[in-house]
This record gives sequence, C-alpha cells and structure tokens, in this order.
Amino acid sequence: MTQWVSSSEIRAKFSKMMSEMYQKEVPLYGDLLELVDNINQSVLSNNDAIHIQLKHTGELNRLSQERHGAIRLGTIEELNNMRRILAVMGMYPVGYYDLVPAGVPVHSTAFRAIEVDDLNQSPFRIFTSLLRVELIDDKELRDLAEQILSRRQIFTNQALALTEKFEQQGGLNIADAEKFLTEVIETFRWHTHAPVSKDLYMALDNQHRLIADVVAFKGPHINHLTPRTLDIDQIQNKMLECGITPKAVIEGPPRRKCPILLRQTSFKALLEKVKFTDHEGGHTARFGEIEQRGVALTPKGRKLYDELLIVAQQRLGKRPDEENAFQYMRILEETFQVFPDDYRELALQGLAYFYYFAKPDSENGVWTYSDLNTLICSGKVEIEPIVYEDFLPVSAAGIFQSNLGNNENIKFSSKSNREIFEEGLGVKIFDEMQLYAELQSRSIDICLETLNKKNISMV
Ligand code: OOG
Ligand code: NI
Repeated sequence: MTQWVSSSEIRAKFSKMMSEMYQKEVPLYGDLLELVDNINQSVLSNNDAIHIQLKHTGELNRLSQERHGAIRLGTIEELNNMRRILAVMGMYPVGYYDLVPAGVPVHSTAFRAIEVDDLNQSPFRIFTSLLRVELIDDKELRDLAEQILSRRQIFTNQALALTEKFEQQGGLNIADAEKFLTEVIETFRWHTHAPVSKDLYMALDNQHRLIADVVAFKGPHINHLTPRTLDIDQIQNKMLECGITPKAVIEGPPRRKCPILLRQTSFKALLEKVKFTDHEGGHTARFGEIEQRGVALTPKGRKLYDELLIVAQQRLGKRPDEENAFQYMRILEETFQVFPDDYRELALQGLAYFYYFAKPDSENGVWTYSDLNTLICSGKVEIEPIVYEDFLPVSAAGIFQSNLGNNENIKFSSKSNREIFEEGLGVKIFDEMQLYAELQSRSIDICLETLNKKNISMV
C-alpha cells in the first residue's frame, strides 16, 4: 500500500518554507525572529513555572515554529480553492471574524489544525480575509475591480491538480507532497510587477488601501508572519533599539500574571517599489508581527473581556495612538483589575478553559463533574491552561489599520454575512468555543476516570 505523508508533516514543511521565503522578501522579519528567539530563551531560563507549564501542555517544542500568517483574497472561488488546498495540510476554517463594523471591508476566518497533537506538531495558521468588493461605492471602479479579479488565477494548475489527487486518493505520497508544496508556495509570493496601471492602483487605493492590496496584485502575497513570544512587552520596548519601528500599542488585554487570549503588536509595513504596467510606484502592505498567547476564555470570560475592552476604549475617548499609548496601557490595566488574575480562580469561576490532571489520591468516593471545584481546592486535581489558538476581531482590525494608512474613519453600512462566506468556503466554519469546551471535557473525563479507578482499587 502507498504511504501517504501526514497532513501535519506537510503543514510543518509549508510553515518552514513560508518563513524562509518571507525572510528573504522582508529581511527585517528575520531580525524580528532573532529578537523573539533571544527573549524566549531568556524567559524560559529565568522562569521555571513557564518552562514546566509549556512542557506539561506539549507547547515547548512548538515554540520556535511559526505561529501564523495572513492573506487577503478577492473572490469566493479563490476562497473555495484556498480551503481545499489548506485541507491537504490539515488546516480547517475556525472562527468567523467580521471586520466591517471596524471599518475594514473584509470578513475572515483562520485556517488551522484542530487536534492537540496536530497543533503541537505544527501550530501554523493562516488568517484569511475575503475582500467585500461589493462595498466599493464607486460603481465603475467596483465593476472594474470585479472584472480584474474574475480574470486572475492565483493558483498554479499543478497545485490544483495535486489537490484534486489528494481529495480522490485521501492522501499524497512523498514525491507528490514535495511537488504540491513548491507549487502552492507560488500563490503566496510577492510580485514586483503589478498587472494594473498606476492610475488604477491610485483609484483603488483611494477607496481603501486594502482594496488596492487585493485587486492590483497578481495574487494574495503573504502580508505578515507572526512568531510567538513569551514576553511581548519586552519586545515592544526593544524593537526600536533594534531599528524596528513598532505600532503604537499592543492589541488585546493588558499584561497580567496569568495571560489571557492574545496580545499582538507589529512593526509597520514597509514601502516597497512596484512596477505598474505603465509607471513605477510604491505600495505598503507587508509587515512583521509578534503575538503572546494566553489561556482560552469561556463564553462567560469572553463576554467580560469584550465588556472591559469597550470600557477602556471609552475611557480613552479616542483611537489609541503614539501620543496616548502610555495612557491607554494604564487605563487598560486599571480596567482589567476586576478580571481575576489567578488560574485557579479563573477555573473556579468558569472564566477560562483548562486541562485537568488527576493527582495521586487515596480517598474513597466516586467523583463527578460537580465535584471539580472541590477537587481543585483540595489539590487532588491540577489544572493547566488551554492556550487560545484563535484571533480577536478588534485586535485584527487594529493590526490591519496600523498598516493601511489613515482611511480608518470609513463606515461601511453592511451586515455581517457569515452564510455567504461559508457558502463560498463550501464547508461550515468550526466554532472555536466548542473546540475548547470539547478539549476541556475530554481531559476532565480522563481525570475523573483516573481518580475513580484509583478509589475503586483502594477499596
Ligand atoms: C490580517 C490582520 C489580522 C491578526 O493577527 O489579527 C491578523 C491582515 O492584515 O491581513 O493577522
Ligand atoms: Ni496577524
């Protein structure tokens, strides 16, 4: 029987190839990687608790691998084929993010692995946005944009053919997998030649930089890659020293003893030369980003997070920028004081998701779900945070905007359209909350089973 290469292996290789390509295309990203690696090493050697926690949850080995990248697509057909291609690498759409209310004319999902073992083999994700071309208000320009997009083919024939082969056979052999990767990477490459005139580029850019970034180029160049850091504040402060200009503020929750969800910052997109069909010009789109991940929140915890974020932003009274960055961070920290900053408390109050582990126990009794808090408090059960693998719409909008120039005050009047997005994908989007809840309950089942078995054998 033919041996298929595992999807996780293909994904790990892909992530590595993307990183190599992006370091060549954007050398500053290589400098950022070096900085991240140095700081991760120093945090690990100075903080035993973090070291043990990462080891316990299987995250230690994946730390130095890439975490995520992002692309922007132009049509439903592109989205559909992207979904098929990423499925070959074991990446599935998780979470729906509508960025239109935040003034960014896209809706998005993140393709990623779902099972813990697969995530630990390669956590690579691609935040994938679909441009809402229908939101271009100038009809003539909109028609032109649609025409240009409908004509382009962003995948090579071989990439599509091998994807079909995968779908038919249920896998790819080594030679096909290698070929698949070299073909697929072409879709994400940067092109210095743009297939539109400079005037058209300017007209698109005038509507929104994002529209130009999608419509004026041959394909969805990867626009950033993001390694995971264990101390994002240190990096934010050190970036300038290293000749890298950071965005004004870190997106997401404030610094805490027990990190929650996701904190992100980036260096600003660089101006790159572009050859349009008639003249030379420039385009800024590609940047580097860093993320620090914390525990995944339950719907109850997430509600509290969203509420507190709004309170903090209202207290600041305007969009966070260079001038008020320090003030915003202070307000954010003050506002989040009411969010418990202790893992046990987060678990007891049902605010975050955890893995549950049985500790050796000698007491009789049959434990059930309702005893969990008692078991945690008496030390019979230990918990470790389940890391948040997804994204945050407000933060994502902040990342987009810091790299798209200043047309951020545009208000698009359109409703969220998850159904259209899913129809384009051709599959349903996974609900991230459900995935975390399942992980937690699986670990609780095993934990209780272990404890109860011990009790029975003691009798
Ligand atoms: C995607 C921005 C969102 C994140 O980490 O939240 C994102 C983009 O700029 O295309 O990557
Ligand atoms: Ni990102």
